[in-house]
Amino acid sequence: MATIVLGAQWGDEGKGKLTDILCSKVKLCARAAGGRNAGHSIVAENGVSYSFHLLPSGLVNPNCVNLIGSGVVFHVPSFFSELDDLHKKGLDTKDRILVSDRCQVSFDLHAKVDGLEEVELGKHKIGSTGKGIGPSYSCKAARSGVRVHEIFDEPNFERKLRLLADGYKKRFGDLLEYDVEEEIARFKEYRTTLAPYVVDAVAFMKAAQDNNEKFSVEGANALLLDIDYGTYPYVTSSNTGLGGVITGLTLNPTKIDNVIGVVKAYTTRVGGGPFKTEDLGEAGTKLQEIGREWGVSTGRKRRCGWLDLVVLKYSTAINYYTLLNLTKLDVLDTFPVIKVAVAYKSPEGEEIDYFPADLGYLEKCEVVYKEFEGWQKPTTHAKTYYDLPKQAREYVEFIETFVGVKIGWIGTGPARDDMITRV
Ligand code: 2SA
Ligand code: GDP
Ligand code: MG
Repeated sequence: MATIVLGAQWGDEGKGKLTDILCSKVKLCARAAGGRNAGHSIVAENGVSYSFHLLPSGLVNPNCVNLIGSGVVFHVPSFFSELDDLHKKGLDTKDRILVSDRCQVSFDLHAKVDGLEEVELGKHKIGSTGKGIGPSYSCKAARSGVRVHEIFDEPNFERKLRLLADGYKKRFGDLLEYDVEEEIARFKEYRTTLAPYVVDAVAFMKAAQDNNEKFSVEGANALLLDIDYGTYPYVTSSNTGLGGVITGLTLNPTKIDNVIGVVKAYTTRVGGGPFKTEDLGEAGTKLQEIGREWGVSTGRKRRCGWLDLVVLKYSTAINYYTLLNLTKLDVLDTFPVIKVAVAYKSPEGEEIDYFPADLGYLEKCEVVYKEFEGWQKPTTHAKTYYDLPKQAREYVEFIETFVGVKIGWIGTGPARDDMITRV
């Protein structure tokens, strides 16, 4: 039975922290999509911090086996360097990390191309993480990509990578500073070192689900970055929502226990694209500083603003959350007034409660805010829901009622213990 953790906004809501908490109760944790662009931070019981990118956060729990599912774009050097970092922190990952043989290989070549495509876009650039995610998924869709199982077929692998490099060379000429033979040479070693981790994830997932095993799925990125439902083209290149989880992991839909939407008590976004409730003034700076809003993978400053319930309702309409985890409530502790977007006013002057597909139209919409009195008291040491100040509970209950989904967990700090459970 699966518990699925998904980002409900533009990412960095705290998916890693909830996944880590849930993994104390399960034997398997799986990633379904995305790649090393994800950045999930965890502060474990012993106070040690971990940053996960390509690897699932379930690795912190010593009893949890972790699977990188078929929908992930897999960068082999990152896999080994992330494992090394975990080993240096004393984590034993032996026999606890597996990779689907159907994953697409994400090459250094893709990362170079990612950078060049961003330059081509100029002021319309996506603001990608530069990790090659877009080009990796483009190759997959164009059927020119290389899958993990193909790494072990040396002549075919080398032929395909040379062909890819040739194609990009034709497109970018000398701008592409890349030596295909160097990347090919590195795979000679990976052919041996990677082999023990590679599995047939279809058979693996079927066995786990037929045995009714409990497992967690760690979503990467978030719904508003979804290739189909996000603020296209300012999105990542995978299906980051529930649909991507089902295909990326061959999930049996009848075996889903819960779909948990993780939502920050305010909003952040990294990279370009629309963000209606962004606050470029004092409040945004304060959220950025108190919330420590810097990217885990690239160290970029995150744009900050108020919670947008139009976005959250839209996200819920696509992912069908059964529960929400409201995170970083503590970041609002010192604000005298807290604003929340409850509707948009269209260019025609009408209040709308849906999230438009057309970014030009969205830009012309104004935000309708509701204001809440701040609680101006620390929430971090609250152990139960009723330890929270009245105004904080009113905020929580307003969100819950507006969206129509119960808030099952409330994050009040980065540590594992800083989580109020209401389920
Ligand atoms: P990409 O690299 O092609 O996936 O970028 C496309 C857009 O998706 C956004 N994106 C992210 N947004 C928030 N967090 C992400 N992960 C890291 C983190 C980001 C970091 O957890 O902090 O370290 O900067 C992430 N990954 C992709 C990206 O900003 C583009 O808007
Ligand atoms: P993810 O990508 O959704 O896993 O989120 P990130 O790890 O990129 O960003 C969330 C950041 O907020 C991390 O540094 C977490 O340690 C931290 N965090 C998570 N939950 C809370 C919370 O409830 N309060 C505070 N103050 N920090 C939190
Ligand atoms: Mg993150």
